[in-house]
Amino acid sequence: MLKRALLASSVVLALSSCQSMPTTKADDKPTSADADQFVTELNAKVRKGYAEQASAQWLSVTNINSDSQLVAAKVNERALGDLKSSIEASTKFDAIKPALKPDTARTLHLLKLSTSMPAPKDPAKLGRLTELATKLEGAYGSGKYCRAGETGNQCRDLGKLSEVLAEHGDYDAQLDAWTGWHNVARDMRGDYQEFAGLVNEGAKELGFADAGEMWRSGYDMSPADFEVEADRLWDQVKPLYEQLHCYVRQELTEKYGEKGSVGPMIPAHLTGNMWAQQWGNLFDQVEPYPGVSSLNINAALEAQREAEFAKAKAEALANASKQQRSELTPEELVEAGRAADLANAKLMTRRAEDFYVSLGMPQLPASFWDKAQFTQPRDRDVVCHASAWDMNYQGDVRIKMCITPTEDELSTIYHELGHVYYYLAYNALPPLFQSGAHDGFHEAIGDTVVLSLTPKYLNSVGLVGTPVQSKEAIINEQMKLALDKVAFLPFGKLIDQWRWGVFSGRIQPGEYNKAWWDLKAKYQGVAPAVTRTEQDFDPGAKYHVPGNTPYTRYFLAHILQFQFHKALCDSAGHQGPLHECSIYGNKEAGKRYWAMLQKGQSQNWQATMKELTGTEQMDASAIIDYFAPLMGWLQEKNKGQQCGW
Ligand code: X8Z
Ligand code: ZN
Repeated sequence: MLKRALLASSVVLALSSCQSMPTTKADDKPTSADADQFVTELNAKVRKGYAEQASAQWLSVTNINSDSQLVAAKVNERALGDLKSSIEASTKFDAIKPALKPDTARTLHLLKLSTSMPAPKDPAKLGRLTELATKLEGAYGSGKYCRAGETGNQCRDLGKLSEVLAEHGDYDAQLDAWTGWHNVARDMRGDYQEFAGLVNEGAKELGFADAGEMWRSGYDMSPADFEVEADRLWDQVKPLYEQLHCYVRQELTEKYGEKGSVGPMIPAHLTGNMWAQQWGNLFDQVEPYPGVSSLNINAALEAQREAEFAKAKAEALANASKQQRSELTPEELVEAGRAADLANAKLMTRRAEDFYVSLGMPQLPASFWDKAQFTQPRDRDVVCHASAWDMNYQGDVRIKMCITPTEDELSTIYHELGHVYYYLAYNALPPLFQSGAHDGFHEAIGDTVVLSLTPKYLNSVGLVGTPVQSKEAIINEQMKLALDKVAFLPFGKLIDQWRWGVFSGRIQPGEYNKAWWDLKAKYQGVAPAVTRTEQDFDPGAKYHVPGNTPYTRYFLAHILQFQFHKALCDSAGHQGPLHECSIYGNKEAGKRYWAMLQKGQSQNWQATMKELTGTEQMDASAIIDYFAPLMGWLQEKNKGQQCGW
């Protein structure tokens, strides 16, 4: 988060209140020059206050305890209050809007949208809001599932429970892990309800109908047009998702019998993922042509970790032998394991950095390697949900992750470094322009790079064996990617359908959970295998709800990344099908990408989009074209099936 407006619920611009803003005499009409000066001072204030806020937030999520939470909530409270004052002060320029310079007008517009957590003016309510925000994120981060009689370390966190879901096979163990985690969120219901009410109040004070409308206002078009646009994109990709759903449901029923589906829907706990958002972990189970090619990089990552473990043990043994011991104590062994986890996590991150550097982007600064959180600390609770941070607008960039040697995590590192390189590229801009062209752009940068991790590239860095070239191999590859990228689309869309409904009042607290599962059914065709009631608060089991991070950005990113990939492959001179393209090492593509990143949000996203892709529109035809071979295969395979739900 702070990751500036990224995962940034709590992102906040530190603006100190209006007392030191440029003043105009009460009866004087402000001039355009006054507005320019206001914006200059505003940017200076944001810059000045930023690092302290970033540090407070960083501490609160990398060491969750009552002290770090108190400080984060208080810093946030001050920052949101200051932001409110600045927005109020800026309204004096409303009357002369047509006379303002474009950059000044854009800055004032962006100022109003610079947080996803607008606060009410009432100081008591503001304080309560930041307290709840910190509490909800902390509850998610420290959430554990304890079975009867389990305490302390026996209880499992999200990471452990997710492992159970990823290692498919045991229906009951999976259902237990799924239910256990979802029940952690029950306690969040009351807090979330109160939180949503306060955020809404803040949004209304700014002139929006509700917080949902405010979130939809960040796309250089009217919020109503944006809603239509998002629906249009979903309609474009829905047929592809329906075919994938049909095939996977069939495979699950073959494996689990009648438990493999819930009516026409896929059981929520059987997709290899806690939220059924990415199904890549099912690949082994649903591989179209088993054994044709080895696409599994988990084995190579695990072997790399083992090698680090061997090194760490050898070092520890060398030390022990100085004390005349020939064996390691259990503590030393645990310590060596931790050292190996960290060393391996850094190697994985180096691998990702190397890709960006191959495009001509800079190496990450030394401080990144010192200050990032790569692995899960064992002595304290942290928010493991991955995030990328700009701590000071001048090069102190970090990621916060709990990296394990898996393919999912490797992709997430590339994703997070996409954010980090965006920060570095636009750091030269005034703070209020330092954000993605829109938030979907920010989420798409690293994912676009991941599309270049072709079997040929992965083989060149020793992560998979020699790639097989055949029609069957292509279908396997496409299936593997589609399980993550296509399966994600309805999920990416529905989260904010729920939140927009909550904010607008269309979804009332008494039906929070029912509305959630109605949307899961409508968009994903996914259903819980056990009864859920209004005792439950299943939306709270997904980070971005307690973390207050808008989610439509990820839906958009999953469309955009294919558009970006196509544009970059074109500039790299790639010939042939898009799925064969890797821009690794291509400086021309890198130069164009970097140029886009440097623009930040200094101009509307349509202009930035046009510079890279030649079009001003988001459009799903790139993802549809990309998966054309798989779509054909699925349609053939699903013939005679009753698809849909
Ligand atoms: O939250 C994230 C990133 C951090 S911005 C790890 N993602 C979404 C999620 O995990 O739900 C990336 C894909 C979707
Ligand atoms: Zn992200």
